[in-house]
Amino acid sequence: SFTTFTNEKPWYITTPIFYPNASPHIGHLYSLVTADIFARYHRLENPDRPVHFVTGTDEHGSKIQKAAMMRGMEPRTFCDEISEHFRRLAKGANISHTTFIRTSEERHLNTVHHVWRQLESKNLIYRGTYTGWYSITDECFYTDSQVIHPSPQSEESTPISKETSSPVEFTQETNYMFRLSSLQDKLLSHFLANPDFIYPSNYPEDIIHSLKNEPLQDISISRPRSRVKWGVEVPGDPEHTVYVWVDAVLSYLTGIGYPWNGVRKHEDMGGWPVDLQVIGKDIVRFHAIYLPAILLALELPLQTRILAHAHWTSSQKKMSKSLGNTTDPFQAIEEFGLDSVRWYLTRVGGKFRDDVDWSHDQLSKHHKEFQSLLGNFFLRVTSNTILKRVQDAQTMLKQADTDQAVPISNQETKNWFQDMVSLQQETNKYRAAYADLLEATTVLPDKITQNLRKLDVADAMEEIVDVLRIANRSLSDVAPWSPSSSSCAALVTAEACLETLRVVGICLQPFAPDVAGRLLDALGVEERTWMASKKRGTLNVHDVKGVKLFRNEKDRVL
Ligand code: ME8
Repeated sequence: SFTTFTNEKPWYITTPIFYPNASPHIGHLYSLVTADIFARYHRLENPDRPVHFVTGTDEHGSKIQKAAMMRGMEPRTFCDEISEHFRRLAKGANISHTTFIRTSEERHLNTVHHVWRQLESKNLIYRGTYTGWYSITDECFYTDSQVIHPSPQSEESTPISKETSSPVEFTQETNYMFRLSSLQDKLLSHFLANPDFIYPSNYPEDIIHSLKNEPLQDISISRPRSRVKWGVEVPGDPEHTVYVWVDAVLSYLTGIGYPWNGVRKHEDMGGWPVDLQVIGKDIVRFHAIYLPAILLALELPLQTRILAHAHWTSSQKKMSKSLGNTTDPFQAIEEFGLDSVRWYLTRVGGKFRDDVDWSHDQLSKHHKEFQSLLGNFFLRVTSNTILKRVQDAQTMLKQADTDQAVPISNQETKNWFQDMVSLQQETNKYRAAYADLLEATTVLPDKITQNLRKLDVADAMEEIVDVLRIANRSLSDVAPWSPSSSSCAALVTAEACLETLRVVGICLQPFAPDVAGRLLDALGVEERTWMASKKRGTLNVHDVKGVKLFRNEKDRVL
């Protein structure tokens, strides 16, 4: 109806589009899962608002060209093969993306050409000679001051980038240049006016500092075809291909159907601007300077927020395809089950600030913790002993109800009344034992929301863990299975713990969607939105189906 209509645009989130120069590793899975958590959360939080979620592969440029050559393959065939591994990982990891974009697709070519012509028409492109250092690994130029030259004594013979330690080579070529320098003031104003533009906050601080103190250089945005054959042709100049990073960042526009035929209303911009871009800290400059500059030039709104996460390392060295020190995500999923890997990656890496060293032992520890906090709790709450005792309690209560209707003699009425009073007292005692748990359960959804708004995934997950810890502790304290315990204890336990499981199940969906789904199925929970988690549920322990919450998911991956 008109009253409920909002012209809120779809919520839009992206991951980097990855180089298919080698198979994906844990670092790529980490970006995918992080973005997936936000996408899933937003769908639950506002089921009426569509979520667009773009991921994919970045297929052009010398890095890919070289990798294909090493395998003796044509770049396109090579990309077809490796891009498929990324797609398979996204599917295997239950990523809820809505678009998987490949930059070699026709639709993307059109975007790049359209943008190029726009920039040209605004006189932002000119021909110039670029002299400097180029790193194929990073696909970017470095000035002399950004390069470390080997000392004559050292065994190393190649200069490397200060920032990334990747080898660089000296290059001089005539290219098309983009007047990035003309956008310096606008960029600075944007950063100053939007302190939350990049998270964590150390990145914008550094950028503001350099935008204030150093002149932005124009950047080279094409490569001679003689050197980089595998790329988008510069419109009107077959001797040049478009610089792969310009090509790549435009995929976020292609992913939602840009250009929109000149339309500028939110509803017609397919979800633009992007609400959240999840990226690794290695590619901040491209997302925080280059893409915003192009968007400013195109007079499009800038991205709303960027989440730049730290890296997974292996023996303290960044895991990378180029170094070859990677962990295979498929293997980890096969060994521990998908949701335990998702759980470990984001519970440990969900602060995003510090690098984390990958550890098989830690993964195993977190897998066990997750299983015991949730899986064992579920089993204990729904055990046969509890079921039986709940039934006894219910029969007793029913009996009491019937008796109340026909009190026979005065003495019997008295006895009945006393029974009722002690039953009530007992019930209250057990309710008190679960009071903290129910309080924590009630506020859980809002606490998660608050943390996710701050982009703090680790703390959001910690809230779930806290509730499960209280739940396990309260349950052990009441011990409704012990021979000395009453059926009343079981009844109150089922009531409180099933409510906790229901709310936890709903709240777990963004983080561990399979386990959460199985749990909610087992409990018979139909309404699974964020809103529903805040309404008190009325589950019956007799309706709960037995289920194995944790299992390995070979089928999903292969
Ligand atoms: O840079 N730890 O692609 P890429 C955490 N095509 N995250 C990691 C990681 C690690 N060790 N290694 C990679 C590119 N990542 C470009 C992007 S976007 C328009 C173009 C993640 O295959 C992280 O998100 O090298 C990082 O930014 C991205 O993968 C780089 O992937």
